[in-house]
Amino acid sequence: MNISIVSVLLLFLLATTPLTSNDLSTGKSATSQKSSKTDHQIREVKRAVIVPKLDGEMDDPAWKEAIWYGLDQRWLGEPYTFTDFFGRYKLVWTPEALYLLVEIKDDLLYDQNKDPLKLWWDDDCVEIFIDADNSGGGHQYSNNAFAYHVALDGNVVDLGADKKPLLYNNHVTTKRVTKGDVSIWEFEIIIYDETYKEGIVNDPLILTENQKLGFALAYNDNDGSQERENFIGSVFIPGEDKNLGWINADVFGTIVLKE
Ligand SMILES: [Ca+2]
Ligand SMILES: [Ca+2]
Ligand SMILES: [Ca+2]
Ligand SMILES: [Ca+2]
Repeated sequence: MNISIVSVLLLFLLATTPLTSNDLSTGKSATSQKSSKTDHQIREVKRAVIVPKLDGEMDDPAWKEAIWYGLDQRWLGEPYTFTDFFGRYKLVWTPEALYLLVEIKDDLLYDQNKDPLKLWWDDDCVEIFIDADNSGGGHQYSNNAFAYHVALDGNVVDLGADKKPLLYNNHVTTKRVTKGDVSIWEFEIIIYDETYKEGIVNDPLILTENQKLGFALAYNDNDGSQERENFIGSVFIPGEDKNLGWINADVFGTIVLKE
């Protein structure tokens, strides 16, 4: 009798344990979706009095006042030379948008896949990571954060909620001017938060002083290979796997908007 009570209890425990651990892990991932980020690479971004003109020329007063930051963290690929790649960037903001100036020295500009939605990360492209509320957390198939891949032809691609690539050309506008091996890219990034839904009218975020955003930048460099040769980012990512920006917004740096 006692033995059978024990067996029933054991069976009960065995049956309920997987449920309990499922509930726990679901709860855990729901929590890590929000506010999991520890701010790092905290940088102040100055407000532009005059909006930079998106013409691929960096002679705007706003750019003169902003400082350069390096694009120098090797996230993927073999060590590279100065001839192969060099990159740096500047940021300013207005209530309507974030503005980004990127200077890239790349020995060969390569657009292997003309279809913007096919293997977009294997063509030369600038990748802009935005987490509007600096929450950190997963964003692979959600709009908790965006990873905008901006191709040489200006198309902007990220994965949508349905796990398929989508064009986000209405979020990011760019103008690139290339002279020799140096490209100047100017970007206007309209900021949307996690409430963004494809196919409906969405209100962009109005940016305000002291607002924090998750931000990172990267360049996918391919000089004629089947797959990208290097992926070079703006922020140090600890650990072995450094290709995390497109999955987890915790690795983005933090920018603080200032007057
Ligand atoms: Ca300009
Ligand atoms: Ca190169
Ligand atoms: Ca977020
Ligand atoms: Ca290249």
